[in-house]
Amino acid sequence: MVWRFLKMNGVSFLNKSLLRLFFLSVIAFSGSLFLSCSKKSSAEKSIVVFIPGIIADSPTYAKVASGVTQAVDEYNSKFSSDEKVNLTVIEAGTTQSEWGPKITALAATGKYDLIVSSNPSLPELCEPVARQFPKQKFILLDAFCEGNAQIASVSYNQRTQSFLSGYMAGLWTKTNKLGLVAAQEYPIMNEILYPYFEKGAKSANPDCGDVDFRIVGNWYDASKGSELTRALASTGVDVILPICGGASQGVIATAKELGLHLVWFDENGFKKAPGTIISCTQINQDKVAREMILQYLAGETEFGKAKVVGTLVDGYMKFITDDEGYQNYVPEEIRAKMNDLIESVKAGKIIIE
Ligand code: RBF
Repeated sequence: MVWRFLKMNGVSFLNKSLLRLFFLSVIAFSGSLFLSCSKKSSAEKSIVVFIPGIIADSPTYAKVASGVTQAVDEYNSKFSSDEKVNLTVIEAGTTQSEWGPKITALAATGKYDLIVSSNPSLPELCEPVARQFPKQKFILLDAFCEGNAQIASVSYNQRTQSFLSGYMAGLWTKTNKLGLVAAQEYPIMNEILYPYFEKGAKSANPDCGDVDFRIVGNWYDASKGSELTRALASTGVDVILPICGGASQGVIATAKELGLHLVWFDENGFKKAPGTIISCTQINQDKVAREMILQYLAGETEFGKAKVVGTLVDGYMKFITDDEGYQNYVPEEIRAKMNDLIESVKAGKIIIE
């Protein structure tokens, strides 16, 4: 066509080399167009999930990774390759002093539009990074952070979750002695998880003594978990709430050995130790993560806002009653009392403040 156009305009001097030059320029131009098209795909987004610890034996972390992955897969299945979202999941390990520098390093790469992470210590670590990198956005789960235009957060109302676990332990105990094996102390542990577990226990069973609170010192040491369980058993404790990540493996093993019972937190863990684990409260962090990421990809995240979820009626927290690990091992009488409590909380007849 180009040739015909040139001929029509009386251009007869075109020789082979000129023609080659012309076509080369056309190719070069379309090449630059192609390049700018592939550059346009910089509109595609990159998300990194920063796991502050390790995923194994930490249900909240496993759920943040699976929820974000689910959202990205769903989104990507609807779009062509140059609009797809890149997802990276990084386990930062258990040395907490390294988390801040590692988040700074991630932001400094400029590669990730969004950093997603989870646990209540994250706002303190991410706020200074946000100041340093004003384009960096964060979604923090299991964390509360309000008023920072680069950070959106979702935290859980764990009063109800802890109270229900305590109530169950209070109904079950024969010795009226309960224990909590915590990985470490942190504000939510000291102000909510521990006191509301104790409140729940005493409300079910006024003869229940104060909860014996033991600290592992990290989120992975199973032999310390086992040692603390043995120590608790020696004082007569017969039901324990472990909130200690990988260290809970030791709590489970020793509880089985000594015939103690466990109330489990954050996930359906009945299969880990049928008959030893007598109840499970589940936080649907995977649902939260999926929803938050889909909202982000739709450009609808309300940065600066802190959402709180986790009541029995909003669908983000559940006391599991429909598992055979519960139905086969927990006497009807206790299940009936738990049902009464659950219904009263749902109906707003009991308010856990
Ligand atoms: N929970 C885990 O399951 N695994 C962890 O490795 C873990 N690390 C934590 C580190 C810090 C500094 C804090 C404050 C909390 C951590 N949590 C961890 C606890 C988690 O956020 C939550 O409080 C509990 O899982 C109870 O829902």
